[in-house]
Amino acid sequence: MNIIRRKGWEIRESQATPESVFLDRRALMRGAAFAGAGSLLPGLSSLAMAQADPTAAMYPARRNELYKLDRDLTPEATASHYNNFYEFGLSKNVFSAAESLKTRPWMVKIDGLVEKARDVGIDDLLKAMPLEERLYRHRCVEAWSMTVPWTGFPLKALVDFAKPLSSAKFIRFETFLDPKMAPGQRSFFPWPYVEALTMAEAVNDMSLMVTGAYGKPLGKTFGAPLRLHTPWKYGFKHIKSLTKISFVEKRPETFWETAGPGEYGFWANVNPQVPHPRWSQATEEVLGTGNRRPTLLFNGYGEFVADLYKGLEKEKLYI
Ligand SMILES: Nc1nc2c(c(=O)[nH]1)N[C@H]1C(S)=C(S)[C@@H](COP(=O)(O)O)O[C@H]1N2
Ligand SMILES: [Mo]
Repeated sequence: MNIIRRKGWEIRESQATPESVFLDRRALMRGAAFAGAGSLLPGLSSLAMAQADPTAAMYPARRNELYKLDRDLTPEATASHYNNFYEFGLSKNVFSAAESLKTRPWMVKIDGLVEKARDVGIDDLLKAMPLEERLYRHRCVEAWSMTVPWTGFPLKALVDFAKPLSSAKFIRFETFLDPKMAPGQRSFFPWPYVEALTMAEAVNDMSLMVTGAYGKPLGKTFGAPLRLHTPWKYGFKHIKSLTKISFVEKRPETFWETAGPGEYGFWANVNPQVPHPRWSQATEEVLGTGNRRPTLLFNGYGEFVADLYKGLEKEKLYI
């Protein structure tokens, strides 16, 4: 694997979105909008892009300080250029290919065992949800990790919004299906990408629906405009670019379980003592540092989630 070293100018946790940046960016955006300057300032193309996103003014959101880190944040330039997004290719270098993802208009279907099925536009959904920033570790099953300031809303808030029936036992997530836009979907995998959680996992405080990262709307390569993050689980659970959320009674078959049943399971909780059939999970490469460090049970989040698995010891909880 490539080793990526952090450069001196790249950010640390304490600098992710301090108040000064928060204020400066808003002032800048007001100024740019007032002058109609997006097109006059070619050097500020990322600013122009942020303006094109109708939710840009909602970022950065207030940070929820409950979730502490034991390490630095991964620089944005590193995290956004080392991605798994198989819809756009099998390499980690999908940043440019993912730019063909069209994120507006973007509808999310909420259906299954709910009081009333509905289709909601991402911008309307965002207006109804409480946005916050959380610094979360991310541990890929491939034994690398990163730490990202995600912005989003608790999945629990979406569950309340959806009003599921008591017969709903699982929540199933589905990514868009559009092989014309996403060339990876012409390959043999069981598209579309599907993931699922139990209802108890879904309403756990840590389960986050992500709509932003690094104090801005979510970049395409990260799975804009809506993805999941359950940081005590391996990264493949964190399904990107969601278009459908269904409440169901039976445990859904997930993308990786279907593609590689001997290697990937439904629960996918991080555990350094349970190896993948082809490699150890004991340590992880910390992206951007050149170092490895020991992997922690539940990725270090056991105090928040271990109770979810009491009585389930016979399940394959750790693959
Ligand atoms: N739709 C979709 N979601 C996905 C994937 C994918 O290929 N397609 N890859 C998963 C894997 S294996 C990981 S590690 C994370 C990577 O997230 P990142 O690119 O933001 O680091 O996304 C997950 N979500
Ligand atoms: Mo992953």
